[in-house]
Parts: sequence; C-alpha cells; structure tokens
Amino acid sequence: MDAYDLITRNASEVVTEDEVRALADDSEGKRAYVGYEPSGVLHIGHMLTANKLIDLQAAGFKVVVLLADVHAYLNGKGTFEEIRQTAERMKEQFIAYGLDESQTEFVLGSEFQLDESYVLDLHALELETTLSRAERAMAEIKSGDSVTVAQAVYPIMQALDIVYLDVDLAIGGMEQRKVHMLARDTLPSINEDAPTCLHTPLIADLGSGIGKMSSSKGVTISMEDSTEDIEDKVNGAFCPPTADPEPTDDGEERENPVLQIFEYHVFPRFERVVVERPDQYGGNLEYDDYESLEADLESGELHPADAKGALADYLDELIAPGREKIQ
Ligand code: IYR
Repeated sequence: MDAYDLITRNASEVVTEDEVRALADDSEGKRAYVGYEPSGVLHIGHMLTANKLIDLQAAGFKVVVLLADVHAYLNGKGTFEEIRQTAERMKEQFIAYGLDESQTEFVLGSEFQLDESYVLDLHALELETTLSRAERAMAEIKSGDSVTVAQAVYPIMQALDIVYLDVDLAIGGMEQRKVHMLARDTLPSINEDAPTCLHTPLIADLGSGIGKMSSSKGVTISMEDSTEDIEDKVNGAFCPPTADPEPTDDGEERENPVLQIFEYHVFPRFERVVVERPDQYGGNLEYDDYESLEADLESGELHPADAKGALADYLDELIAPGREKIQ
C-alpha cells in the first residue's frame, strides 16, 4: 500500500485531498495528532482513531496524543485531580493497545494551554468567532443540555492546539469536523495556516445499527469489558446479512455495526481473519480482506452468528492487553 492509501484508508473524509497528497509525498518527520478528553476508560471510539495513528506511524509520521485535561474540565467531566488520574490510565491503555511508545509523544493540555502566549492567542481567536459558530462546532461533542461559556471556548482552544503542538495533520472522528472547519476558517486570522484534517467514521450503535455508538447511551465496547461481556454484546448486535440495511419504518438510517467493526478495527490490525466453524457446517473460513468477508455475509456463505463469534474473539484479543492495565 502506498503512503497516501495507508494514510487515508478507512477515512470518511480528508480536508483537503491535495494537502494530504503533499504530506504523503514527504511524510518523513511530519507530525499528526489526536486529542482525547480523559474520561472513563478507553473504548472502541478511541481505538478507531488510535488505529489511524498506528497507520500514520507506519507511514513515517511522528504521532502526538493530546490528553486534553483542560478540555475535559471545560466539558464538565470532573475535577482536575480526577481528570489527570484518568489521563495517566488512558496513556497506559493506548500503549497496551499498540501505539509504539518510542514513536508517540503524550502531552497533557495543561502543559501548554495555560501559557500566556496561548491565552493571548486564544483571546485573539475569540474575537474572530461568533458564539453561534462555536455552539454549532460543539453540537456533537458537548456534554449536558445547554451550552456553557466554557463549552464555547473549548473549540477555539482545540483550533489553537493544532498551532501549539506544531502538527501537520489533525485527526478526529467525524464528530470533530465542525471544530476543524472552524480552525481552518479562523487560524489564518492569526497568521497561521489552515490545518489539514482527516476524519474517521463513526460506528453505529451495536444493538440497533442506528445513530452512533456512544459511551453515554446504548451499548459500547470498552477496555473494561470481560471476554464474556464482549461475547454478550457482540452476540446481541444488529447484524442483518448486508452492509447496507434498510432504514427503520420511521426512516432512520441504519448501518451494520458488526461489519463496521470488522472493517475499521479487525482488518487494519490482523492480516488474516479466520472464522472458526465446525466441519459439519463447512469448516473454517479465512479472509485476507474486509471485502471478501462482507461478500460472504451477503451471499449467505457466512452466517451472522459465525461472524459475531469471530468478531468477539478478535475484539477480545485487541482489548486484553489494555484490560490488564485497569486492574
Ligand atoms: N474534542 C475532543 C478532544 C480534543 C481533541 C483535540 I484534536 C484537541 O486539540 C483538544 C481536545 C473530544 O471530543 O474528545
């Protein structure tokens, strides 16, 4: 796979393609980052962007993980004390998950976000940003029902992080895209370049295939799950024999989360996927790429129950090293 394909595989969106091509042509020494609010334990959403960081490391990028303690505080996730403890635990889990420690720089937001120059630049960007724009940027990130002043400052700080961490590529899930668009529009006002961004897909709710999987509601998979928890959750997942399920009667879009997890979590990390089946049911099935697994599910060659059994095993293997760090 060439560098551009590796950088962009499984991305929902890159902004812009030309900018990413330029980075791919000369990726040595380039820096990419993702920021995470330290909160709870590592879950499948964190793991999806972490997979992208692992791809980027393979493509020669230096990777920065921002443990965004100040952002978590502004978003009402607890006291600084609690948030910092969580950040420490998350760092260990990221390393256990497979981020190469020697190639990854972990930074706490509070290490630079309280510096005078950062705060003055923050105020300069505040002058350029309407409240309604900041509010829109936070629509899929904020916790709680109303938008606080703290949550309006949050996306502006996120824009500034790209400058202060000196990164060439900002990574995030699709829920971060409006913050990144805000950054592209406002950073030139303080004489900084519009940042290049890459957004990863969101996985649908495991039980229903509707909306996005979230740790605050519905079923999610996290490093806290035991092997049995994972089996139960995956066995209860929505998995019709298609990658393109019909919308619900109310017209809500649905995805196949089992296939999504194979595509975005399993195939990027395992060269070959084996679905174990007793001989009387045709014996094991082996796949070198996601597309052939999807085709077999659609044709009926692969039964959803067998796909789920294999998915639970692979997820357990990905989660096991991080699970040990929680105990
Ligand atoms: N908004 C992210 C956390 C975050 C991301 C980046 I990239 C930052 O520079 C700062 C914070 C979240 O929703 O977790």
